[in-house]
Amino acid sequence: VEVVGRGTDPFALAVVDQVLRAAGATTIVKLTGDDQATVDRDRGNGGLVVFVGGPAESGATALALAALRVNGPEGLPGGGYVLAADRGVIALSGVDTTGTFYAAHSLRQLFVSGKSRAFAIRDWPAAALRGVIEGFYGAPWSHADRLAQLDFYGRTKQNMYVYSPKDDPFLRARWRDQYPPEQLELLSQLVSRATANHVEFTYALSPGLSVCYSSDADKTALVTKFQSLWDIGVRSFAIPLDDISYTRWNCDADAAKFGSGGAAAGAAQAFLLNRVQQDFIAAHPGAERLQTVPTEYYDLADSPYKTALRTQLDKAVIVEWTGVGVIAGRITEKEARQAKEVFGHDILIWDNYPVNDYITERLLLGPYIGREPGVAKYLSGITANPMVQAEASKIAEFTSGDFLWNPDRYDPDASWLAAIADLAGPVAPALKVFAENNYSSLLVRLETGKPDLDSPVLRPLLTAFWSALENGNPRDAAANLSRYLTAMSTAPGELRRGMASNPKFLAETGPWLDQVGLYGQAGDHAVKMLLAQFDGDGAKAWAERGELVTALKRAQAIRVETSRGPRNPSTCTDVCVPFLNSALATADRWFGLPGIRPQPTTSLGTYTDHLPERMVDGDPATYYWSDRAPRSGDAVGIDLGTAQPVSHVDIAMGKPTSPDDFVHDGVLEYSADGEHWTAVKTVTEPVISADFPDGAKARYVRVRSTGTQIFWLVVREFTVSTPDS
Ligand code: LOG
Repeated sequence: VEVVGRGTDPFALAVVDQVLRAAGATTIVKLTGDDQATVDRDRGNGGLVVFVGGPAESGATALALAALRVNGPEGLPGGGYVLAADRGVIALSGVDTTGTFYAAHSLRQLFVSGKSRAFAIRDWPAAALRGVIEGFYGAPWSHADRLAQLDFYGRTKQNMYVYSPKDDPFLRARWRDQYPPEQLELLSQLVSRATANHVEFTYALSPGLSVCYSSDADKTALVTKFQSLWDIGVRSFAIPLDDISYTRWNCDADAAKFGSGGAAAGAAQAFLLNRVQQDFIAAHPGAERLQTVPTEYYDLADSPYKTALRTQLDKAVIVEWTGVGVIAGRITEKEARQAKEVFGHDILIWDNYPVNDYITERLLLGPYIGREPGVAKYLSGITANPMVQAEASKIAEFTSGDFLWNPDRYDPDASWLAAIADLAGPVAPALKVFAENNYSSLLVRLETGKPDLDSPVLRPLLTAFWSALENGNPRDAAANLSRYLTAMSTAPGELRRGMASNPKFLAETGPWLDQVGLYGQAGDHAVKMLLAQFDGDGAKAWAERGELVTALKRAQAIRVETSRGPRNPSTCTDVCVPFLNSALATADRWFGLPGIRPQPTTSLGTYTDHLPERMVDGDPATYYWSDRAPRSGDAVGIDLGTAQPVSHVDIAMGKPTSPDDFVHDGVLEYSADGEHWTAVKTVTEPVISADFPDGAKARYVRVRSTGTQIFWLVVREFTVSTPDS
């Protein structure tokens, strides 16, 4: 029996129905009102009675809670709820309908986990706005992606979706154009689905590429576009002004009215936003607060631009900010407080994780990290900017939603495992292995200069294997390593079978899946090759070597089309290829092959025993350490012995305890003769992964400092691949 009120949230009720049916209920009787007699009779019959609806929805739940001696949700923040059960009664009571909806989802989670005995839960979100901003460059998500996302936000208790794909022409390039009816119909479906999931659908229009801030016509165009969305049920609006120029006006009228410079840009933007606020938002009862993204969205330094926004923009407008540095490694409580002060408005974080539009060869499947729990105190909330790959983004999104609900108790590792279980169900172990080899540590890396931390499980297995091999006792370590490499090589097949009901995930991750599988295979052959060599079985070692090279070549030949051109996926970054290269070099020395064993070169001295050899030993745990800071013209690199075709170079500088020990301004270059050098790219980061131009031939590859460095230099690995290596 379900006891509901007139106001009981239909979407919460639908979830409860679903839970009860999944748990085996065959008949569900719905009673309206507080018919205590019927309830008592049914309890007498041994039936389960479920009260659904908080104080504003149904009067009966309060009676049930009183009988269970549990306090109601009164006084909790929006989205808060009480969920209690005992002796044949379950009561779901939200402080608002969203709270009741979340109570229903918590009930679902408890049934799923089988922990459904007597309990009372009082639960509420720490951050008011929790969700996702589809704000990346590249192919926008599909309609089906978005519908699936909205359902996902509902069941992970996230309440915000900002519709802002950069490459949707109707949002930016052609922002003035009205939608054709069939497009509006699709948007209307999204709005309904958002409503059914208690998600606020924010429509974001980015006019900054061509807008004339002072123009009546443009203000009217904006408001007219917004009105067409209001008419299909949109109640939340944004005007992002990121990634535009504010030194160049789009019309002479703006130059005449506002002048020039940052202060003028801020004044112009405030002028237009205030008009939309007054003429549209304030004139539409029921509209949510207007949001904007300022042109300076990435720092805390006060400026004439920020001063203009702070003093002139209507306080009702919410300002989005990415944290310091666009892709913020960390966001501290102090920074969140400062952002509120310097922008002078309520702040919503536009969090650029797990977005991968700037690094399209990678999937960022690690957990949300690096945000201090206290940030929630100073913010309206956080919206995460996801990857082009919608389904794969759910891992990070699950964890950011978890963080926002209860940041003080957030455990990234536990949350990450729960996210993986949620996405993969029975094949979670295979997804875990896959995600471990696409494990983003970019947030921390970008902030601290620490090296990439991809493949956290594989790394120590490799280190253990190498030292066991050196110590002449490799069997156990080889078995441990092989077990994991086998899990890598079987993961793609297991996921393709076990996640067949999610073809979208399989399609969008396909090239990365294939590569992890091939690295697993190649690695397994590498272990077998080295063991055969250890046993003195040259024929077997040679056969394994052939298999290794085949798998490695196939892995490196994979291409994926991305918004930044074709890419070879980067999985197991910094780990798999260096391991395979070192395994080959080790075997080839033994075979007496000339190989491509590179010799290290450096113009600097060596600190203690951190010899240059250590940057070519295939072990990222050891490193070359210079004995001074490089000056302009100093260089480190490798010598391949003879000029030969080269395809790719990976360099890992810095180390966790000396993260700044890399060349901060330099150039990566190569040469066939040691005299004539060709630049590949400038060097500003500790970790470099670059392709050589087609047809490049090199004997020497080096990083040359082009300035005076402050820090010494650590090079953990310097690896050059040849097209046939
Ligand atoms: C864009 C965003 C993009 C992201 C990462 C903001 C506010 N705007 O540098 O659309 O996805 O960086 O590349 C951005 O972050 N600009």
